Amino acid sequence: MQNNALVVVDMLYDFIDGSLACHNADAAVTNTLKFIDLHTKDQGGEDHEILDTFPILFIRDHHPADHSSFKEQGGIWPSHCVAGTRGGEIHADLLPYASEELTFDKGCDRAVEQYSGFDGQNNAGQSLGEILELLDTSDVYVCGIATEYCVRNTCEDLLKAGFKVHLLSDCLAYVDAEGHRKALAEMAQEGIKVE
Ligand code: VGL
Ligand code: ZN
Repeated sequence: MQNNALVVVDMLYDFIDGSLACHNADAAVTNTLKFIDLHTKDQGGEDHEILDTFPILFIRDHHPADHSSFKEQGGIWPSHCVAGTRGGEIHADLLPYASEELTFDKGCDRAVEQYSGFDGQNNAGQSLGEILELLDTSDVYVCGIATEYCVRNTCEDLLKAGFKVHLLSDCLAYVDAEGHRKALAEMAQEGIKVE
C-alpha cells in the first residue's frame, strides 16, 4: 500500500525574498500550495483533513547569528535564516499546514553545516526519518529551496533510507539555473523521480 507524505524544504523568507533569495521562489510557493490544494480536494474534505492522510513535514534552516557558514565567520553564505528572525520563518501561506511536531530544524549548531533535512529535529528531538517511519510512509514528495543544496541532500538521504522519492520540479527554487538543471539530471540518475 502507498502511504504518502510531503516534505517542504526551507520555504523560508531569506530564501524567498531575503538575503539568499533564490530564483523561482514565488512560483515554487504558489505551486506547492496548488499541490496541497489538489490533494485536499481529492479527499473531498476540509483544508486540514489532508494532514491525516497526507502529512506535510517542514524543514527549517535555523542558524545561530554567528553560524560558521556565514561570510563574517569565514563561510560561503550571507547571513540567513537566523533563529527568531523573519528570514527564518516559513512562508505565511504555508504556515497553516505546519505543526511543531512535523517541523524539523537543522543547522542549529554554529560549528556544523547541515544541508539535509535528515539532520534536523523537531521540538521533541525526533528526526525526519524517525517520524516518516512512524507514519508508515512509503512515498515522499519533496519540494522546496534550494534544489542544489538542501533539497538535493534531503532527497538523497530519503532515497538511502529506502523511501520512494518524488521531486516536484515546479515547486523548486535555486541559487543558479544551471546548477538546478544539473542537480535534477543527477538526481534522476540516482533513482529520484523528477515529476
Ligand atoms: C541552504 C545554503 C545555505 C538550503 C541552506 O536550504 O539549500 N542553502 N543554507
Ligand atoms: Zn543555511
